[in-house]
Amino acid sequence: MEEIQKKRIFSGIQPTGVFTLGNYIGAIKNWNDLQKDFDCLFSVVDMHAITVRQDPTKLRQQILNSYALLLACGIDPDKSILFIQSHVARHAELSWVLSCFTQFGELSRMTQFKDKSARHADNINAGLFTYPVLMAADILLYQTDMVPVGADQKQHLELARDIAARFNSVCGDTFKIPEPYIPKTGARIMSLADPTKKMSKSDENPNGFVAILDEPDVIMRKFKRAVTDSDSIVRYSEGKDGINNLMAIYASVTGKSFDEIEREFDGKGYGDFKAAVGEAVSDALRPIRENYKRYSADKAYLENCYTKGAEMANKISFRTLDKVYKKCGFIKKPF
Ligand code: ATP
Ligand code: LTN
Repeated sequence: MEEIQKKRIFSGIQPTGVFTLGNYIGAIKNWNDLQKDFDCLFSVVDMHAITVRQDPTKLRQQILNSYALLLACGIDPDKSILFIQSHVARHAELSWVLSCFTQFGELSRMTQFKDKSARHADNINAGLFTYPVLMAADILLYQTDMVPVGADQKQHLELARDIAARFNSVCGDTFKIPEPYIPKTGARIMSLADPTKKMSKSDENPNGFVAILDEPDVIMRKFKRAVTDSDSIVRYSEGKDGINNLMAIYASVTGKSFDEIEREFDGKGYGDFKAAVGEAVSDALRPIRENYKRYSADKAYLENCYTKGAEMANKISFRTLDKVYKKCGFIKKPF
């Protein structure tokens, strides 16, 4: 019987802190679902994290914690290749080649660069500027079909597609052009303290985000304090950013539609709704918190998993890079 080749998925997350509910709903939850039907690679993208200044001791710990968190969220190392980016040297090698196929003007338009350079005005380094090229290399190195990400990464993904198409047209067909996979609900979870701002793990106000390891009482408190409007009807509508955000969160963790939610809270106020969202989020995160305790304590298991992940990713990565070097006109490596 003819073997059907599964489509390939690649995605990454930065080890810049404990993942938020936004990371979970916008990205990781979907990674988890997709690993059944696709050939998946997921990476803790540590090289991306150093575009802003990091303390090396803390970063080392955060990389391991992030790896353990992904396992705790259900990423299964027997189904997916789960690895640490800096363990596969070809990401950086391909990034250099691709940077020669990326225009200064294109990078200048990236909104994440504009945001981050405003927030880190004392360290606007070249890596922060060329970061989307490394992201393109991550994706293109594995001939990826689909990239599950939150809405904030759409622009970077479009750039990756443009770079791939440009290389293909200049040097001949080399890269698969990847498609974004952005969830319909929950692609952009907003801050609980300011629902016009994206929920982010590097927010200095801890009331803005729910970390996936927050204890139930903390989660409940954050939802009860969540900023909403002065209305009291639970309905999804233009201008009600706070309620729309809570509805997206509730819909994502319970699987209920907006219509069902509106019916469920018909005649009830925001107080009841916020408590229900807090409860549902707590329930959804409970197994993750429990699994995390187990995984993060087992250093030998973590090392075993990331070693296996690096070996498998390495094996795939050389095929694309060899092809790219040949197309560039480089001489075949002697060893
Ligand atoms: P940082 O705050 O350090 O910039 P971040 O919280 O934005 O980080 P990333 O590591 O950059 O997180 O993103 C990992 C994944 O999570 C990406 O696919 C991104 O699109 C998704 N994501 C991040 N924040 C949100 C959010 N608020 N809503 C939905 N998806 C999100
Ligand atoms: N840029 C992403 C993280 C990231 C990524 C990737 C996502 C790095 N490489 C490859 C998808 C595919 C971010 O900042 N959220």
